[in-house]
Amino acid sequence: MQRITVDTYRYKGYLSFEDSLTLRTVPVEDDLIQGAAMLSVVARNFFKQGAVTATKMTKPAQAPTKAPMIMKSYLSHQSTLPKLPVPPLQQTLYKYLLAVQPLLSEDEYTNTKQIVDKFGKPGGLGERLQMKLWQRAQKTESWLSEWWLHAAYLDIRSPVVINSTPGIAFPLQDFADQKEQLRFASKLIAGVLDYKVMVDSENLPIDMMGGQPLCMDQYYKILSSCRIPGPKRDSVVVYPGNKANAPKHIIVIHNNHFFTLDVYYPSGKPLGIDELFAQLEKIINMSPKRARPVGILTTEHRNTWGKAYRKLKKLDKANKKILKEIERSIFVLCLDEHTDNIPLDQRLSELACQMLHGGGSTKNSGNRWADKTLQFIVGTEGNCGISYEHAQAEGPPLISLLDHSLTFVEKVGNVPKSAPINLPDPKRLEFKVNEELLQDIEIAERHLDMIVDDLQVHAFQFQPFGKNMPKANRMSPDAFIQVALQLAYYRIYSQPAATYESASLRRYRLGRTDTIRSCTTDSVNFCKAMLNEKKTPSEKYRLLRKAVEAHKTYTNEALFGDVIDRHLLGLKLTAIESGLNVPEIFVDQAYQTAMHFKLSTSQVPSKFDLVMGYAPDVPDGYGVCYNPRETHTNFVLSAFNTSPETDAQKLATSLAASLMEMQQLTIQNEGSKL
Ligand code: COA
Ligand code: HC5
Repeated sequence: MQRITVDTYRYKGYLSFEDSLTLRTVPVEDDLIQGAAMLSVVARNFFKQGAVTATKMTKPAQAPTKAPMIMKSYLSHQSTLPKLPVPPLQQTLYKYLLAVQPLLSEDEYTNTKQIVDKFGKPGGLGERLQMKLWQRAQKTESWLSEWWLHAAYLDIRSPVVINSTPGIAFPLQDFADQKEQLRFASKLIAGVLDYKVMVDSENLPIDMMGGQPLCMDQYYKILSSCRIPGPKRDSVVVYPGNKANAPKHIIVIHNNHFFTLDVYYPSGKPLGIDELFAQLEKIINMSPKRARPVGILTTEHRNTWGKAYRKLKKLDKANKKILKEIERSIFVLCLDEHTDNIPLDQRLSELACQMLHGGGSTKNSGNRWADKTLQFIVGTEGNCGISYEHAQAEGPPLISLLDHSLTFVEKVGNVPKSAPINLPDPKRLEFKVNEELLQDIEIAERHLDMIVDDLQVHAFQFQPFGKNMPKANRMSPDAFIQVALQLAYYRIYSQPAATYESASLRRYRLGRTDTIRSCTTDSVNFCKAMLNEKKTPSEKYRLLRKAVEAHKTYTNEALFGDVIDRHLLGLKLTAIESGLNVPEIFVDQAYQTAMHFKLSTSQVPSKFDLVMGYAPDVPDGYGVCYNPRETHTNFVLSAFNTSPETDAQKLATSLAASLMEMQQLTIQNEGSKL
């Protein structure tokens, strides 16, 4: 009896069967896809084989469920999640051609099509790589997660600051004096420790999307964790809070001085807000003057920092201990000093910059440890937020922690003062440095200042409407914003750009992200129509809805791991790991163009009015991060000054104009719905 195994999953009302190589799609009734046994019958009929076993990979999307799911332990939940599938080869090649078409000339496209066809021909290189990748998927929890951690983070040698590490600014606080700054910081620490109870007891509410539980793995990696520089590849360490000898301290940095602050009593009880406040006050008094900024070394190119790290470690046993103390700490708290008086209209951008890079060597950039996964920043003027090293987690787990901690801060309000218990002073951590390291620090300061000078950041609140307007008109707000961005870019450059938007793969075990390619033939058709005076409003509106719909469809496919970017990366890495030459499809100019993301975007929604951003992905591109809220949207746009072609302010103006025009068009065609 011949037995074949097929992976099955549902694709827009059709059921797709795939053995490792072929994809065939048949229309099915909903009741036919209940259960693996029934799937096997469908598959057997379809393949006309004697025996077929079918594994159902994903469920059709359901209505979103808001109620959080509580499981006994996240570990038992993890094992119930499906594994990330390997998309069918022919499907990926087909979608790849669709994706590159709007970015290429006709000749380039014809050439690329030939290369792709050759790669995908029966018995060709593509099929051989696909088979190997499929085998890897059978053997591992996730065929992608480790590769992604290395390729997207730990192998990258450029400084983590701005290039990889995002900054998140809280709504401006109103601190009348330093006591208020410290009081806010104390409440924030208490709020995070309150959240940590859920993390340590593995009792976090399970996130849901489209009715499906999401992978929670990243939540257990954001506290007590750190990145460590390596000679060629960095590494990450995590010290779980529910293990023996779990860390009980945080690091506080003030005026570039480092301190260890124990945040639990020996009994295991967390310090109260008053105790934390008293300890922070001691730290302020113990560090009245700026120290040499050893922390700025962490902002260097990774190889340079790696060398300095080893020098620091070798120079003195105390240094080795300090490094370990920082790496193990639950998180870092940076108490920032005064920033200049910034005009009101630039305050939001300046705030975003403070979270992204600290403002430069003369400001707060030395008051950091950039390798630390989680750094809270609390500034004297109410300027607060976080900087998070990205290797371990995407934005959403961080936002969950922030939403909880900021709600905690709001709820505790003004705590009645109790007589603080006399606690031992926080321990000062003083690095020993020699001449060579002093020089390294100076060079790191210069390099960081170049990074700071080169980055344009334009943060703004788009106020005329938020998610409400597209929703009232039956459009996805995210798709609406992405199409507006396409129009904003096209208006300036008269051509489209390869665009990256993050899509969560957390539906799958150890899932991170895949790419939504927001530049589609439909988005380009819409942009062209908008700039064409001969087109009628109704024609423009029809194309707008088509572009929005195309984006939503791409998004839904991405959330099921059914798009092209991670799959192509997987095929490329399979070739490299098999000792083969990099296949022609990846050397082709079209692939370089498709991977040169001039628009690097992501949506990170939150309960609080957070403002978040990061740098562009390429020297001549833009970073665009947004937090869509019901009646407005916070945007942070970034670009590099060294690129004569880009201008964050100009893109922001064009974006706001595009959003307004799209609203007008919608009102004209739908009537006045907000
Ligand atoms: N009509 C009316 N309402 C609609 C609609 C329509 N056609 N389409 C969507 N909506 C509603 C949704 O129900 C939702 O409602 P809510 O605000 O009450 O929750 C809201 O509009 C937002 O939906 P949408 O704009 O379509 O986006 P999304 O929230 O589904 O997000 C992604 C899309 C891709 C951003 C999201 O799936 C994702 O992957 N997020 C993670 C990204 C990430 O990891 N970023 C950080 C990287 S570090
Ligand atoms: C607090 C907001 C952080 C957003 C960071 C983000 O979007 O990172 C993306 C991660 C990913 O895997 O898609 C990468 N990106 C910055 C290049 C969009």
